[in-house]
Amino acid sequence: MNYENILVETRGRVGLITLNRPKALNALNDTLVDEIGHALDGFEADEGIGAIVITGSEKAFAAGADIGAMANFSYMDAYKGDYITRNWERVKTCRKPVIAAVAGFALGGGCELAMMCDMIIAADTAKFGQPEIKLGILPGAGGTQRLPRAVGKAKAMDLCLTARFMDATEAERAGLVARVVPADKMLDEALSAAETIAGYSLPVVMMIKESVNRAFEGSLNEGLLFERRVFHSAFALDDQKEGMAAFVEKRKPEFKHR
Ligand code: CO8
Repeated sequence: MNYENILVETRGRVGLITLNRPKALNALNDTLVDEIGHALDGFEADEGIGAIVITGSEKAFAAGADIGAMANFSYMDAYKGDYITRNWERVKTCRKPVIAAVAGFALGGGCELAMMCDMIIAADTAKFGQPEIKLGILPGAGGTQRLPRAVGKAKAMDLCLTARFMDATEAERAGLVARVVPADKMLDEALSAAETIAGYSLPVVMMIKESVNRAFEGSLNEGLLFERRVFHSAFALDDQKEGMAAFVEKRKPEFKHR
């Protein structure tokens, strides 16, 4: 497929999606979000891919949903058409791990897209924010729910209610970001983390992703039970035998299911 708004490539066992609407700071329109979904479908189906990175440009990961595209929406356009929400959850449903590699602005829907990913690796130039309030709307792709889970109520309220931006250092300190690296090293760092993950047993990677996500879905006891069940099932994998045998034999494991 020829994409209009993204670039799609593979780097070893990593699928790389680069948001590519530079003139609009990668503002997320309907076509772009559809294209992300299509690219993820391809990477999920590809046995040669073990992890995915989504990145933007030096100036912007994404400056939000496309304001021009929704400026004249009526309530019926938004609600009945499910227009801008229908394709946004695809990142969340991806079973392979997805890393957001963020430089520059990650605002509104851009911040929400990054938070839908499993991990954010940020350049020291990154700026996160939920400034929708300035436009007379509120976050609509999970910002009011994922941000407090990541950074706590105090900072989430601060960002959503004042519209101020949070820089990379503050975002890392608050727990939104896994790592902050100099801007010129950021993509390499994200690709290298993704390649590391893609080298492990894919079923185990997926079990870990599913289990960690459970921590945000229900009670601690349910989460612990889920983890234990999945943990027990890992002993059915050849890769568990291989991983442990390799440790005992002091060699590198050769995982079969990647
Ligand atoms: N939508 C459309 N175009 C945009 C957007 C955007 N979100 N952000 C920037 N652009 C465009 C600008 O209009 C400008 O275009 P042009 O050159 O044609 O005038 C170009 O990108 C460059 O932008 P600026 O000249 O403004 O660049 P600056 O460096 O001066 O400023 C900022 C950068 C601070 C990022 C500024 O552009 C800005 O404030 N942008 C808007 C940020 C924002 O409000 N984001 C939230 C949008 S609403 C949202 O995301 C709701 C999410 C709900 C999801 C719902 C789905 C379920």
